[in-house]
Amino acid sequence: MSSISRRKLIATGIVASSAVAAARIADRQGLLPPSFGGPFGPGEALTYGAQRLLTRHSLAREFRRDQISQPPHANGRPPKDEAFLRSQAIDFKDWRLAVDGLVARPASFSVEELRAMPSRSQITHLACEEGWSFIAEWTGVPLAAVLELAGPAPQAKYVMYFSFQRSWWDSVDMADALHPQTLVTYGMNGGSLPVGHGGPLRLRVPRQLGYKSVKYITRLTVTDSVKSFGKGMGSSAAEHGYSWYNGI
Ligand SMILES: Nc1nc2c(c(=O)[nH]1)N[C@H]1C(S)=C(S)[C@@H](COP(=O)(O)O)O[C@H]1N2
Ligand SMILES: [Mo]
Repeated sequence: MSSISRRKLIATGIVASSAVAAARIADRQGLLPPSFGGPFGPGEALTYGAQRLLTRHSLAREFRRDQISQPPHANGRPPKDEAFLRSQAIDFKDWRLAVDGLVARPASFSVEELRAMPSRSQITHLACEEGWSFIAEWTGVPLAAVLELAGPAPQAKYVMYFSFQRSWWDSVDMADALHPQTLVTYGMNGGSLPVGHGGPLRLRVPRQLGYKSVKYITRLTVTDSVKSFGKGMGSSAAEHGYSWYNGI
């Protein structure tokens, strides 16, 4: 733990000394989330640390096909920008997903190239922090496979992901990035991923709340620190008061 966040912890005076000790241990084990210094820092650190110790390898629940929600719940509106509509008009043939940062081989993939890679389909639950949720089948390439092609450096700690919607970006640690259920999705319920649900490409992170599943992704950046992105909290959602880590 840095001396600044430690001082903040003590200064708040609301944290029991056991939490401070737990945070110190968590930090040593690499179990502190990047938003640790924020208002929910200590509580979030305990949630994240506990999840990472207990469930690093566990799978999000997968459902049966007859449990798929009809219709699925699409939240928000697709981009109306001319550049997006132009790409949509040609079936997103010019859409690219760039992979850069701490990688041996920076790369960029079209949707077609991603579709040609070994795919995985899974029926999982997407839950919004606002209380609604739905179950859908998601099809895509494991993020681990996309990263593998670029060759992440050994010091990689996080994967940042950025949306065409510039106000939406987020990150996951390597445990979630390499998790077999974390997918770069291009399909939903047997068809292409509808634009309302993030088509042409969306990162599905089924072990966290819905807002971590960012739609319209265009870029992945492998990094050892989230500090140089935005306000350094690892996520646009975190900058609006949501937790960076939201394990379910
Ligand atoms: N680019 C982008 N990604 C996004 C959002 C958004 O508005 N823009 N909304 C998030 C939130 S808050 C939720 S709950 C889910 C909703 O997914 P759905 O539209 O497939 O229901 O997408 C997440 N990803
Ligand atoms: Mo949400």
